[in-house]
Formats: sequence, structure tokens, C-alpha cells
Amino acid sequence: MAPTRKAADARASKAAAQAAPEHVEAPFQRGLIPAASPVCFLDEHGHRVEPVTDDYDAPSDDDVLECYRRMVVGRRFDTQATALTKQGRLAVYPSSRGQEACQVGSVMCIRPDDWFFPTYRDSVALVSRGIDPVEVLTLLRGDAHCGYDPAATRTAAQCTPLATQLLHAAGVAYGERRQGRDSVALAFIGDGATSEGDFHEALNFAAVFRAPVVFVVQNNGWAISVPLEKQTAAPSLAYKGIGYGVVCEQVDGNDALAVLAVVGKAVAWARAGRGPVLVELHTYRMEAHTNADDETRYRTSEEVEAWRLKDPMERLETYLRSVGRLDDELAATYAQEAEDAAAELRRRMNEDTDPQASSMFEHVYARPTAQLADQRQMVLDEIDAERDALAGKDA
Ligand SMILES: Cc1ncc(C[n+]2csc(CCOP(=O)(O)OP(=O)(O)O)c2C)c(N)n1
Repeated sequence: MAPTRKAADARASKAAAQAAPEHVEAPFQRGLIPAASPVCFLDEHGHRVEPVTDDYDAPSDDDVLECYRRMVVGRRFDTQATALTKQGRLAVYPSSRGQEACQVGSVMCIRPDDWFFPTYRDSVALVSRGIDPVEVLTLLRGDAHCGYDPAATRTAAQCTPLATQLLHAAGVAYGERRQGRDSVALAFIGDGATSEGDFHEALNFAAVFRAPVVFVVQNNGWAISVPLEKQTAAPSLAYKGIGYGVVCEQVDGNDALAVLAVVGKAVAWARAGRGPVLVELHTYRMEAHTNADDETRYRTSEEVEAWRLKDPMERLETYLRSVGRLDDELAATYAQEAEDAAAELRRRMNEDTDPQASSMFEHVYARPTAQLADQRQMVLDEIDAERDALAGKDA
């Protein structure tokens, strides 16, 4: 017999209560209101500063070092993927360069049995989550909707329709809770996509049903050529949670320590059954929107240069060297690991694949609609006709 909603809710509350670690108090002493300025532990040069709030403990240097290692591997993956577009081996690539602390730091805060809902921009996060880099790039090569198994990896396909993944995240997180599990969902979104209705619906649903979702906005200042000031008049995107009763915070997204501290606490809060959290990470997209975009048409080189000086990796390297956790030898080891991974990626991406056109119709619906079946047949007929035409020419 199907469990009643009341019984499922009771089970979910019990699981959440059991999961609640004692040290999880209100993450934000100010209630729903985010800090007046972005939370940071490092200044722009990588030196420790007094935190703007005492709501967060600094992460351990072990975690910070691991974050740095993954960021080194992630950045090398990113430059390799961009190179593959120039070699005709990738159809399109939206670079993560400059956003490594956001992506790696956030993903480090979730467990393998948690869910992750990435956008097209978040390939470095997927690699950091341990997904095979070639499977990460399958979508962007145009071979399939998704190269990895979303159920096995508990990672949704990279989402291109803006903000739709947030509704999936809210639904999955709520479902986990109803089934008495303490898994959370981490969902990424860009600044531009916060103008989509789906963003607001997802926040509202998650707040009302206390779904354990951590919404992370990577505010990189631009939605292709649309700057943030044309996107919103809000003082910070984090404020958008307040109207829905979602606790929110804003963070320096180029400070890996701050990302680890705040997203870590947000995940613990959601896991403890206290509802969703909205975290805005202030960062910058260092490259064009994708390899198909020319960013010099809408932003100045002075702006890009100003952000280059706040590079998340250089700041982290300065910090780790200052506390004696990184030296030239260890840095060279990480660089070699990244280089080896890039060489292996290059080798594998240079192998030809043989994707079947009809496969794009698979895994769209559990039961294909009549319209989808018609479209599939149309594509197969076109391919047959093309083959016949070519055979005629050769004859
Ligand atoms: C529903 C929808 N509308 C429009 C687009 C076209 N589009 C693709 S990316 C993009 C900009 C998104 O900017 P942002 O959310 O800031 O993310 P970023 O690319 O900067 O990471 C737009 C408008 C789309 N993919 N989906």
C-alpha cells in the first residue's frame, strides 16, 4: 500500500532530526538577510582578513589544499577543452575559467549520495565531482544529450534551458526527504537566469515544502552581453530569497575559503531539514560566453584585467604558501597531474565516435510521445534518402 503523505512527512522529519548535527545553529544570525558585503576570508591578494561576519568558521587547511589541487586540474581541463573547440573536436565550450573556486568549492561540500544540478557552464564542477572528463564533454561534442549516467552519478545532465534544472532540484530534494533520506540537492544557476520564472517557482516550492536544496548563483557579471545592472536592480541577487522565506548569503566567489565555509554550512543546514538556502557567489567569467562569442564587443579589457588580478587560483596559492602548506615541489606535482589528465583527455577526444542520429530521441520521455516517434522516423527517412542520393552519385 502506498504510504500516506502524513506518514511520509513524519518519516522525513524524523530523518532530518536524526541527521541534524548539534553544531548546526542558524547559519545566518541576521535571519534571512545576507551579509551587507560578500563573505570573504582572503583579500584580493590572498592574505587572511577579518571575516565580515562571525557566522562561519574557516575551512581546514587540508580541505583548502585539496580544493586547490582540484582547481589546478580543473583549470587545465578548461584550457584543454577550449583548445579542442579550435581543433574541431568539440562543437562548443562555455569556459569555467575564473569560476573554479565557485565550482570546485561548492562541489566539495556535497557527498556522493547528494544530487547535483549543473548548467552548461559547470564542466569543471563535474570533473571535480569525479565524472569521467570525456563523458562530461560528450554533450558539448554533440554526440548525446548527456555522456554520463545521471542516476548512477546522482548528477543531472548539464542544463541549457535557463533555470529549468532548479525545479528538478527542488522536486528531487523534496522526494528524498519524503522517503526519509538525508540527501540534499546542490543546484547551480547564473546571474542572468535568476530573471527566469523557474528560478522564482523553484525557490517558492523549496521554501514552502522545506526541500533540502542549496541554490548557488554564480554571479559572473554577464549574461552573454547583458550586464548585471540591466538584469536586476536588487542590491545583491542573494536578496531574492527573502521574499520566499529562503535564508540567503552573499560570498566572494573568488575566495575558495569563503565558498567552502558558506556552502558547507548551507549544505549542513539543508541536510538538517531546515529548508533551502540561496547563496550568491560574486565572480567573473574570464573568457567569452562560449567559443562562439566575441566578448570584446560588449566589455572592456580594463574590466577583464581588473578581475584577472583577483584570480581565485593565485589568491589560494598565495594563502597556502603563507601557511606553509604549498611549496614549489608540491605545486609541480599538482601541475604534472593536471598535465597528464589533459594529455589523456586530448588523446581520447581525438578518437572518432559514431553517434547514431536516432539516439537523440532516446531518454527524452519514459514513454515516447507520438510526435517524438514521428520526428524520429522523419530523421531516419532523411538519412536514408541522403545515403541513396550519395550511392546514386557514386554509381
Ligand atoms: C530559457 C532560455 N532562454 C534563453 C537562453 C539563451 N541563453 C543561453 S545562455 C544565456 C545567458 C545566461 O547567462 P547567465 O545565467 O548569467 O549564465 P552564464 O552563461 O553567465 O554562466 C542565454 C540568454 C536559454 N539557453 N534558455
